[in-house]
Formats: sequence, C-alpha cells, structure tokens
Amino acid sequence: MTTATSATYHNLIAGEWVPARSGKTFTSTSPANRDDVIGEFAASGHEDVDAAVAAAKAAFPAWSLMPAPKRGEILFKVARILTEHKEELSRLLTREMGKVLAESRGDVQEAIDVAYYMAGEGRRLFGYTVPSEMPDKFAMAIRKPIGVAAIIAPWNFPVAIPAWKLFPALICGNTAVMKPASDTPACMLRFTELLLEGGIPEGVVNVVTGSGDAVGHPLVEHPDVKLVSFTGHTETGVDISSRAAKTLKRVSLELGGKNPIVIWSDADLDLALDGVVWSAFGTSGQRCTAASRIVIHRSVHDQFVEKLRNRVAKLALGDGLLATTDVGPVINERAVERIGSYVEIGSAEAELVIGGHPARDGDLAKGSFFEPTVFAGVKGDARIAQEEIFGPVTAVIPVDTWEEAVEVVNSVPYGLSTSLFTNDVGLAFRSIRDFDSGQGYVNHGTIGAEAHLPFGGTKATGNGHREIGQTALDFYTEWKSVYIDYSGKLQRAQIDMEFVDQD
Ligand code: UN1
Repeated sequence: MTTATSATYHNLIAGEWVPARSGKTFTSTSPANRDDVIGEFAASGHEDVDAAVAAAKAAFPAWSLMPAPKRGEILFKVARILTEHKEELSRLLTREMGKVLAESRGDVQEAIDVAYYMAGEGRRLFGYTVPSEMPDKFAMAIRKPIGVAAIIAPWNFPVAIPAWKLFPALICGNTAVMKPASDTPACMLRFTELLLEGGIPEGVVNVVTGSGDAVGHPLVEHPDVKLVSFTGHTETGVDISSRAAKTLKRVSLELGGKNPIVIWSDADLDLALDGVVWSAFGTSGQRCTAASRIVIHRSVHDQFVEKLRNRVAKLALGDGLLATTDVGPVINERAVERIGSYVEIGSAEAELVIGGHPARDGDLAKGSFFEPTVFAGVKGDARIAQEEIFGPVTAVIPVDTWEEAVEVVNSVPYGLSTSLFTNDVGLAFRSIRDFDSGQGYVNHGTIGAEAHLPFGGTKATGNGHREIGQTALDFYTEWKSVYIDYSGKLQRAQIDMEFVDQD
C-alpha cells in the first residue's frame, strides 16, 4: 500500500504493492528543498519488470474483451476521482517536481481532460466501412487491441504525460507497465493509486520504479511488450528505438524541441511579451514546447529586449507552493550545472541581457534554482540557438526578412512547436505552411496544447507518431481489414471482373 503521505512506496504489480525483489530503494527529494524527502522507492530490476509484464499479459485477454464502452465507463469514473483529488495531487506534483502550483493544477487537469476524452472514445473507436468491388460482399476496417504497452514517462509533466499515454492505450483494450522518471516516482504512484479506486482491474496497469538501465532496458527489450511509448531526450529515444527494433515493437517517441516564437514588426509587442514570458519561463523552461528562441524583426529587437528585461527582472523565484512565486526550481543540481554550462557558451556567442546564474540566496539555498536568463543579438546558428537547454534560458535572434525568419525557424534539428505574433493574416497562413513543426500557434506562445488535438513533432522531435487526440488511437490499435462474402460463390478479387468494362 502506498499513500501520498507515507515515506515508503512500492511497485504496483498485479494489483499488489510490492517492494523491489532485491529490496533496494532510492530516494526522491523536492527540488525546492532537498531536505524535504518525498519518500523511498523501489530500485527495481529485471525480475520486477518480468513480473509486471507477466501481470499485464495475464490481464490482457479479459480487459481487451471487455466492451470498449464499459472500459470507457471506468475511465469516466477515473476522471471524476482525479477531479476530486486534483488539489492533493497538484500539491504533491509541485513538491516533487517543482513547477508552481497553478501549473501543477494544469498538469493534473490535462490528465482529467484526456480521461474524459478517451472515455468518450469507448463509444466511438471508429473504423470504417467501404463498398466492396464485388457484389454481395461487405468490406470494413476495424481496430484491434495489441497487447502490453510499456509507458516510459518524463518528470516534467509527471501526471499529464503518463495519462495521455495510458488512457488511449487502455480504451483501445491494451494493458500497461509504466515506468516513471526517477525524479518523480511519487506522482505516478499516487496517480495510479487513484486509477485503482476508479475500478481499473488488477494487472491492467502496473508500475515499476527505478533507473533507465535497470528497468527501462529490460522493459523495452521484453518479448511480451508489444508497444513502447517514450517521452524524453532524443539520444534516449534513439537508444530505445534500436533496442525495441530487435523484437519489432511499435515505438512512439516524443523527444526534444527548440521552439521559436517569431515576432513580426507589426505585432502587438505587449501581447507577444506575455506569450514569451509564459512560454520561455513557465515550468522554468522545462517543457519540450518551451520557447527557447525568439526570432524577431530587427526593427523591434531592441525595444522588445528592453521590455523583456524589465519583465524578467520582476519574476520571483521560489518554492512553487508559495503564492508569491512566479518561477519554481529546475529539476535537480545536474540541471543547474547543465544550464550554467550553456550560459557560459552563450556568453561567448551573444549578449547576456539578464540572469545567467544559479540562485542560492536565502530560502533558495536548499533547492536547485536558476535565474530566468535572456540572451540578445543571438545568431541563428549559435549553439544556444540550436541545442535544447531545457531550462529558463531564451535566445533572442534578430532577422531582417520573412525568408530569413523561416530559414532560422527551420534551421534546428527539432520541429515540435512554432509560433508567430503578427496582425498580417497572410503571414499567419504562411507560418502555418512554412514553419516545420507539429504544433503551430498564431498570436499565442509555443505552449498550451489541448487534449483533443494531436501532439508531436517533426524531424528529431519524434518518429512520426502523434499523442493524444483521436490520432493516438492509431498507435494503440492494429487495423484489421475484414471481408464478408455472402454471394455463396467464389469471387476472385481483381480477376472476376463482371462489373468492370474491359474494352
Ligand atoms: C511538454 O512540453 O513537455 O502544450 C508537454 C503544453 C502542455 C504539454 C507540454 N499541454 O505545453
């Protein structure tokens, strides 16, 4: 048994809370205050993974045969229970991951939204019927569940992202083994405990905590796992993809971003400023969709940078549970170091406008904080304009022409989210056509995807799949084309051409 307040958490395997077979544990602490210990968690290994996959496999026949509308009813109940526990789960999320409470509520709300949306899919899961080319023959394409899905989740959306992988998997009739990021195991375990309250049967959802090497690798390589959904670093995604290839698994990868907000000369600069501050420094810049590049028409560059400097100077760093905090910590000390090394690189490439240091004064001393940081006059090919930093750092890049803006936008290895601020409807449509990305925004920042639209990106952001929305069903189901011939005779497709004029 695990609860949000107990200090020892276990794996969930076949409906039981069990420690790692080895008895080993690891600790999760709050990034806002490392003395705040969230709990001890199972440092699992191969045997725990085997047990969890066996449980998910054993639960698959009954779950996949349950009528999808009934699975949907369970997800409706799950959505209600998550709603009732939204505040409690959001507070745990802020404590363990660091984002400010308002954003944690958004994270949990996104899980609720996906639960309702996918519950409704239980009465759709549309396939299609088409006319057959033969008389007295019926043709249709239907969706079938696949089997055990491995869900490997990141720490930056520790409730929303597991939910948006899990709920489509479940509504389609699959079962799952989930592995949380080692920085946020409590969030996933508490979330899962609420799923059980909703009536998800034993073994349908299992959770194994532990490291990527000890849990992730055996999970991805397990012959009984048929699907892998992963969100995280690009290099890890490539590694997962090659490990999973040996058993021909279907793999959905959601990887890095280097997302630009383009601000044109005619834009409402104050609106753009709101969009930039929210997209660059929300979640301390730790979103795949964070705006880490601001591509701006040179005529408004200096004016905008001044506005940005003034606004950023007012952002209050602190514990995300405090109402006075605008920007919470980053995930851990390794992140502080990585961000610091990028600031060093950036300082040699461009002008540091504000920020640039770890923040360790007063109450911040026990946490992992980094000042919101802005670079200006950055060149499109600078390292800070090309590489994902995953922290509160943004690079303002001046351009002279629309063609140059498009070139800079598309010059990075990633293609997750792009945005344009303009009042020119023609440019707005050009941006949607020409910016190479999976999400495109106009007069809004790069973050804020909604649960019922496809989510994902182009190039090194992924491998072509999309999460959430109706599109997610395509990843979690196998198509089966079905032909029912009621003519009572052999009708050979492409050969018996009775209805085709052959002259
Ligand atoms: C992520 O950026 O890691 O669009 C996920 C958003 C959120 C999800 C982001 N709904 O910002």
